[in-house]
Amino acid sequence: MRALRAIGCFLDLRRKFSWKFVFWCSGLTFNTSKPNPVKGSMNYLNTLRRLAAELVGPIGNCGKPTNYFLILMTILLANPIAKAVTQVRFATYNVSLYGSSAGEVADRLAAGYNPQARCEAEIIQRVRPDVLLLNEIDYDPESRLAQIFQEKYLAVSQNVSASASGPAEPIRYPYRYLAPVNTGIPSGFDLDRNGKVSSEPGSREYGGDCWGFGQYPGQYGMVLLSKYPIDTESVRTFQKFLWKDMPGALLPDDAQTKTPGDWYAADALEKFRLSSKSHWDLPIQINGRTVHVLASHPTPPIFDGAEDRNGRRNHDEIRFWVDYIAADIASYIYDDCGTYGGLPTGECFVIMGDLNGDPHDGEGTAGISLLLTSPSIAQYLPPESTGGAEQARLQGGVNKNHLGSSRNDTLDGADDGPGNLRLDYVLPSKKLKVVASGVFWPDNTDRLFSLVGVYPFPSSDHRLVWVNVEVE
Ligand SMILES: [Ca+2]
Ligand SMILES: [Ca+2]
Ligand SMILES: [Ca+2]
Ligand SMILES: [Ca+2]
Repeated sequence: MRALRAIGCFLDLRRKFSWKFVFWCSGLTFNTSKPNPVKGSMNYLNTLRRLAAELVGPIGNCGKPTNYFLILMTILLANPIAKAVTQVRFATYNVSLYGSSAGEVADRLAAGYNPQARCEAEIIQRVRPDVLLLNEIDYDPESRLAQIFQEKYLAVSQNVSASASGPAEPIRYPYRYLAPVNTGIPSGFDLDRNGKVSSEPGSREYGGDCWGFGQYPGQYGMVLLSKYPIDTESVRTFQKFLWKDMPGALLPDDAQTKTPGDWYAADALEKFRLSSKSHWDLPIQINGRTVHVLASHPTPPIFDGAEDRNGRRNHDEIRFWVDYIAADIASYIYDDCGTYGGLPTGECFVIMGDLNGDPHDGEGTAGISLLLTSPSIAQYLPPESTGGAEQARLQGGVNKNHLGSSRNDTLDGADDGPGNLRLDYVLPSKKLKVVASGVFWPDNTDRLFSLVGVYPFPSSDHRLVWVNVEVE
């Protein structure tokens, strides 16, 4: 009977206890703006006394050091996972680090003095994300470029801006994920329908016939850097998911024929991958909780014809996530290991990446609008900057006709072309509380502006976007 009551107490403690009381019991102090954890904990102390009495008999005075030790051990055994609230900064940054052949960027950066990479490293060091997705960084199977960028740039204090606040602190990410992408992988089909199948890397024609546009394998790859462990065993990739297997896929049509959705030849469609790079579900372990980073870089909805093949693919690449986070419609999705289904209900996630869609301006507004209104996504004011607004004003051109707020822009595009757009996103699930966000785009009077500059850019045409969320 005594044992049963003790088990009951254990369960009660597991349900009620917080890590704060453990600290209180141990006499350690801790810094928090939350209410004093001691208040309201007296009931728990009484529960503990009862538990201790059940286990070792009446002890009367709970103030003895040995009894506190017993209490602490009881809590730690019963409640091994601390329930702390952790504020985590998620960020996405298209670093535009690509070349004209495989290995070229790594060679360019190898010595540690590449000006573009130094500016980008300083931006990252100034913003200091905890979890960072890099878009447009070459994939190589040995991770050579990612390693060079981390060791020769991020881990080295940068001060290209000569900021009044002094050099930026180095930043290290113990965890990294990268994997193959579809860019630059030849399809063997004449996908751009220019009358020939190009199989020699290094030209736009070659890129046009690849599963994702790229002039060599690995161009425009992705890397995730994290201060928190990545559960690599549970990672799901969707590099090979076929476009035709998405119900209601917006397959482009050849208007010259009566058959719908036939812009691509039937044998090409049998193998056509939806993802232009890849789609990744990367579970990150944050103090005992799992947050899934859903990473991708859909194709730009331009560089095509009336058939709108890239616009349609961009839409469906974004729609993939809309479906993936909706358990009732995700059953058609399969990953590269052949496992079906989407994100299990109740899981936390953050969708990140250059999604190549602005909800208001440019081409490709429909896909991103669908995602932004998904009921599973946290609704919060879009990340903004004053520098973006300033540049749209100064640069003029098509920006004057844009409907969306220039404070939310993340791309400094050609002002006689698409103009400045909101393309880069960090979209947490609604279970994660958003507490702050921003776009790194300083005013031009700020010394840090020299890191982003104007065309031709010292770093990237995209701006880093960050969001702080509470993970508890
Ligand atoms: Ca071709
Ligand atoms: Ca047709
Ligand atoms: Ca511009
Ligand atoms: Ca704009």
